[in-house]
Amino acid sequence: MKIDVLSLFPKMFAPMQESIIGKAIDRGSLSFNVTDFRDYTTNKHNNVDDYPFGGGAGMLLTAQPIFDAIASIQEKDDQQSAGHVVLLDPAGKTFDHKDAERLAQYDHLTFVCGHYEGYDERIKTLVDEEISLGDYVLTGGELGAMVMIDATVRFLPDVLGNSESASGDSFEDGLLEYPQYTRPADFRGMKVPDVLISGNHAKIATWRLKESLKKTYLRRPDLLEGRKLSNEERDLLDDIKTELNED
Ligand code: 21W
Repeated sequence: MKIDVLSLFPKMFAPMQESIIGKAIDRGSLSFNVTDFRDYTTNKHNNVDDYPFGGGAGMLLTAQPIFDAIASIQEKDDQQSAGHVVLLDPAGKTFDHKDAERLAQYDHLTFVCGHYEGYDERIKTLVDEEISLGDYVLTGGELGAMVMIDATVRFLPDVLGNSESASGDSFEDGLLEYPQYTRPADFRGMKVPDVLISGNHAKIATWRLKESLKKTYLRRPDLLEGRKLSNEERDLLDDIKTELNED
């Protein structure tokens, strides 16, 4: 996969060289390139923003540097394309697990990040979709782009090893994860549940499923709303509600 980023703060992407993403870049399964679109301004002060028509507070990123930076990415590409272009925008669709899985299907992604201010609306003609991280105001799109890139490249076959494969993670099956324990079995009087030491794999699987359902029911009932339950899951959830005295 090839990932391009347009940003006025390319140094913010230094963390991308670290960790699993950095290893994927080193191995060549991922190429990652940040373009500072200030380099593409055609005015003598290298300004990237201007006052909004109609008045109002703040400044807007102008169309020209972003159009020309996208054109430069298209020219570099064999297929004369910037791939699938994502604009980081607080008014975009809220990013989730399914978006990450979907973005992982593209072989070229370009993320356009603004900072502090809005965009001239005509920039949107370059863009395939607008995505937000969530309902809070950031100073720019850079952290959003890094979050999306991190969540997306986890789905690439060469990025995570078999032992940390993306399927089986929380959100993959629509439930929160069950509690986990490692040695010692008794840490300062806090004991690991007996069932996990029993060696009875069927009982362990049922306990884990029930704990997942209980945590999801208590913390994220919205996840259960949109999810079909198996007969076993429905029975366990009934037990959970009885135990919580909610029947
Ligand atoms: C903050 C840009 C506020 C634009 C009238 C019309 C990218 C972000 C961002 C930023 C405004 C994301 C205005 C969650 C975020 C981002 C900077 C609004 C003022 N007034 N996800 N427009 N939150 N934020 N502009 O802030 O670029 S993804």
